[in-house]
Amino acid sequence: MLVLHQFEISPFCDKIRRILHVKNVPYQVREVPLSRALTDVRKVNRIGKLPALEDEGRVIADSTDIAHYLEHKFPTPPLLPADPRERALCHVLEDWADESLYFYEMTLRFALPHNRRRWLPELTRHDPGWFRALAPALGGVLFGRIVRAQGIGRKPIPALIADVERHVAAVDGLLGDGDWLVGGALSLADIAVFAQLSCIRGSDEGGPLIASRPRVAAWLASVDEATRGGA
Ligand SMILES: N[C@@H](CCC(=O)N[C@@H](CS)C(=O)NCC(=O)O)C(=O)O
Repeated sequence: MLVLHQFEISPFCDKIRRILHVKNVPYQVREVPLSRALTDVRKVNRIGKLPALEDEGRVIADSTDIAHYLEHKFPTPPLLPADPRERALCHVLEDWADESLYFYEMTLRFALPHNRRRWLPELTRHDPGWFRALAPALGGVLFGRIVRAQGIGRKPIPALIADVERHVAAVDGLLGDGDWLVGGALSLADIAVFAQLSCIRGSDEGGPLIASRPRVAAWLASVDEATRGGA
């Protein structure tokens, strides 16, 4: 059986769980506690990030590579559009979600102290007490460093929120009168953007922003409905 090595609340791991559910593929989860990330993740894959998918001894890392692997191995229902232009747009949106929206969700949930107080206990839910006790002191330093190095973390908060507002407006515009981001069916683009936006929605700033866009909120509910697992 496939084994998904994950951090439960990682948007990338959510993305892969949802793909597996859509394709109705059974899998086991191996949760890596954050306190073991430095030692255990590199044993699973050399990139040192999760998710990683293990299939009979073969390990695939990176959610995009995993998505393509799963598409090849379990083609039904397809999540990559057949039409070349739609497929290209799907790729661009997935990459935007993974490489841009991700840093907004990380900044909002983990660099802003009021959101971090809520999300750090979730992030360290699988860790021992001593690590959970250290997390509040370490979390701000660690995530602050990452998002400042990336650049988004150097923006003043109003500018950060204006960026997120533009991103959510872009999703609204892309949806237009349609149900899905690309073409007429659920695709990898919907799942990838959903995974990041639902984390953004989990911040004090992102929640109201998304609620003010009924079309985006309705689309999030539809993607959730179409991709949620039974468990
Ligand atoms: N491009 C990767 C990103 C995965 C990623 O950044 N995962 C984070 C958790 S959300 C991680 O493992 N971080 C640990 C690290 O960077 O050391 C993907 O699509 O899978």
